[in-house]
Amino acid sequence: MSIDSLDPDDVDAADILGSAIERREDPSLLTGDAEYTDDIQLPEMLHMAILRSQHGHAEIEDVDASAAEEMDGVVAVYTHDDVADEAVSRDGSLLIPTGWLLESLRQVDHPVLAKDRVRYQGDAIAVVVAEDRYVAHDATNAVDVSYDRLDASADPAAALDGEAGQLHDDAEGNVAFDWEIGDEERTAEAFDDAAHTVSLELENQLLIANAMEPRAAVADYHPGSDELDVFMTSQNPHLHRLLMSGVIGHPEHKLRVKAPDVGGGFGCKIHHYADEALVALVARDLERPVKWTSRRTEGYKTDAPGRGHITTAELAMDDDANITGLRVDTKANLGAYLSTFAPAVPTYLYGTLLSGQYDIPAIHASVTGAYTNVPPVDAYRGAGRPEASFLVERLASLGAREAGVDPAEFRQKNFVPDDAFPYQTQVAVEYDSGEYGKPMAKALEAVDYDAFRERQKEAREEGRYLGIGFSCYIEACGLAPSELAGQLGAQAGLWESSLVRFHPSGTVTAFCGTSGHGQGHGTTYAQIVANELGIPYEDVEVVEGDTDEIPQGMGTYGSRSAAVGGSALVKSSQKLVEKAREIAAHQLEADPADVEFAGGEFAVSGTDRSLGIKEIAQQSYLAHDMPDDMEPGLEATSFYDPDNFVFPFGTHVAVVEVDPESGEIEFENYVAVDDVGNQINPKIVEGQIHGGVAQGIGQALYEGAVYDDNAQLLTGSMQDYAVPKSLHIPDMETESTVTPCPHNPLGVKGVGEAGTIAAPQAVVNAVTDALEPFGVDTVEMPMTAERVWTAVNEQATAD
Ligand code: MCN
Repeated sequence: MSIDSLDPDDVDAADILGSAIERREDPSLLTGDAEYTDDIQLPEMLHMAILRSQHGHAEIEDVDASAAEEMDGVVAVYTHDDVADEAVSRDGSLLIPTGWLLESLRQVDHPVLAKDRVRYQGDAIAVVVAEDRYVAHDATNAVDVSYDRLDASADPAAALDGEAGQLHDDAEGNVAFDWEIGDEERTAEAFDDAAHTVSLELENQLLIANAMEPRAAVADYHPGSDELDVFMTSQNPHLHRLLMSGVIGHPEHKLRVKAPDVGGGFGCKIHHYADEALVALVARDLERPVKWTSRRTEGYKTDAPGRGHITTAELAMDDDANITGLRVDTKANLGAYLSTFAPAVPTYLYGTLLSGQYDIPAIHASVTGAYTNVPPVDAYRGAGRPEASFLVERLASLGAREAGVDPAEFRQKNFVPDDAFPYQTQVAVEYDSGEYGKPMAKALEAVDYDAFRERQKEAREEGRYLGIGFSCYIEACGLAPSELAGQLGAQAGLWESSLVRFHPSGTVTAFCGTSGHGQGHGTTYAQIVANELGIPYEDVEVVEGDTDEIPQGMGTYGSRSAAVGGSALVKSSQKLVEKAREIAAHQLEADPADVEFAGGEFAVSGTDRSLGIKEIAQQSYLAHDMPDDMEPGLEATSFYDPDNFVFPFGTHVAVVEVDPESGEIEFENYVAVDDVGNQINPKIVEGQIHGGVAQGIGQALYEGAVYDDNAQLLTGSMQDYAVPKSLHIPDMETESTVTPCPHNPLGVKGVGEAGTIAAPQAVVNAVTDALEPFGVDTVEMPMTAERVWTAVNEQATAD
């Protein structure tokens, strides 16, 4: 089923919230009217290029920039010593959580330009600023660097086992941290008493985000006022302002960070990088605007990759196939230095989701973070939660096979029961609401499960191998209570701020501290505010992504915008309505308690006297007849700090046919049933699921960053890194169930990452189901034809 989008003019104002109206941002994006960072042209603008390490790990013996400095058109060359006094550290480690259970974190020095050592291919060594972009890039080739190569490794297990070089003096054995969660003793007992156990060794491979628009920044310094404007590809301009202000030593209130149109982020534009900070620093130093745009190959080497886990996991069951214990040991790749959220991803965003949709009485997980010679690793769509969901759902399928129970039935019997919510897991989080059986029931119906098993049997007799794979995922998103961020030791809150301003003419501007970059906030936020104020949707304009327009904000990541930003907009709208109610009551000579508000009208109950909110807005600016002591104007600001995360969930089912002769996999069907609470815009929700599933299928079948033994990236271009094309993605059936979030005013849960979290294990489980007759129970991702063929043939040889 695909949802048809509606013209907003055809939707009654009362139904605007929850309608599948078409995205208002698409015409400008599709007609080339959008303005991306690289489109910005400023008078006298210079161009910056970055000289990056060729090696995965090396001492720098010498950097000679003299030839580059003499080239025509080169304005300046900077190396470590030129910026060391001004730029303290490139990672903006302000936000790195060092609290709860992460006391063991070993932070390491991270200079803006490498000092005497480079630790990954792409580590920045020098920047060249020139009148022309091409001259700047040519001049980086004229900077002469002498290296002394060191042992390198991209593999966290090798780095921890001492098979690679030591990266940092302050992190012995390349250990960044040791972390654990759950009850080790109780879990050991569960395994001692188990009737069945299964174990799984897996690699959740390193992925590169591949946003359509590479990272870019333009900085413009105004010496008279000391104001520094930075336009950049950012998912969270306010956090970038905070971190950049610390890193380059510029007062926060004189730093403006604006995200123009941003062509996707998928996590990689959350973090603070040296590159954008260097643009700002150089513009300030030279007192001329400076632009830097990453080349695609540069992005492959420097955009923070995600995932990168090596895990051993075990599941314990009783003789009735009830899950009794889960034990996990993970080595997480953190890359060469700590990125902004790096330690939080394989710990708080991973370990806390290991209960999945199941009532598991004993869980224990340990995670060791490893420094390796790849770029700093951080969040990639899903961030920690796909890794958790993948291993839980792979174990659920293996557990069912071991216990001799159908995989759908195994899941159903182990679900957290509907009456157990709010449900306290054994791994710290409390699920807000859920009805896990419902999406599963819809998915089974959509694939006609019983009939499928019959077809599968018949097909096997004909030498054809069909398989079905389930993924019953859970996600924690809507990041989230500031108190919790504090307990984790983060130096930032996790609220969201908003401002709703009625103009005298009757239109409204809604400002929010989030920063959409493809998610359609201009549409959905306008739906929320129009609904609250009872005014036409077209009359609401949405502004985000600019620290000058909205003073504070926390940005867009962790599928938080609808749940946290949307709720902040509800709060501001409601405050505004309360002020308007008092003005209306005053002008209608009634008690505010007797004035009802509905459909944009304030009416005195039991009478025919009323005033529209637009008229009140106009009156509030005229201020001729206001209640005593009331200020003129009609706008309201609020900060919303949620009580908990939100916990979307669902069941995805992949149906595939595998050719054991060639190892090729073909989709027969893909069904996604998601519960994201109330939906603001079902068409946008569907689009988010489609995009997310495509990325999840990318991980299952095609994608992965591959490094050689010297930590040289072998997949450094679009020819080598296999992003799926549209022809690789099956038609999907998307359905939903609705279990509202009980603790935010919209009842919404996030959707931005759900598809990516759900899809990989649905596909892997489908392939291993198809290959059951061959005794294959696991194939590593990406499941290339070669890997599938090898799994079949290795098993055949073993037999
Ligand atoms: N929405 C809705 N009803 C709900 C939940 C959400 O209508 N119950 C709408 C929201 O109003 C919003 C969209 O769906 O328009 C996504 O909302 P939400 O789940 O809150 O996620 P965010 O807006 O915070 O987006 C972040 C999320 C993340 S973490 C990644 S990564 C990601 C993603 O969104 N990167 C994307 N989706 C992406 N989509 C595009 N096009 N490009 C990216 O880089």
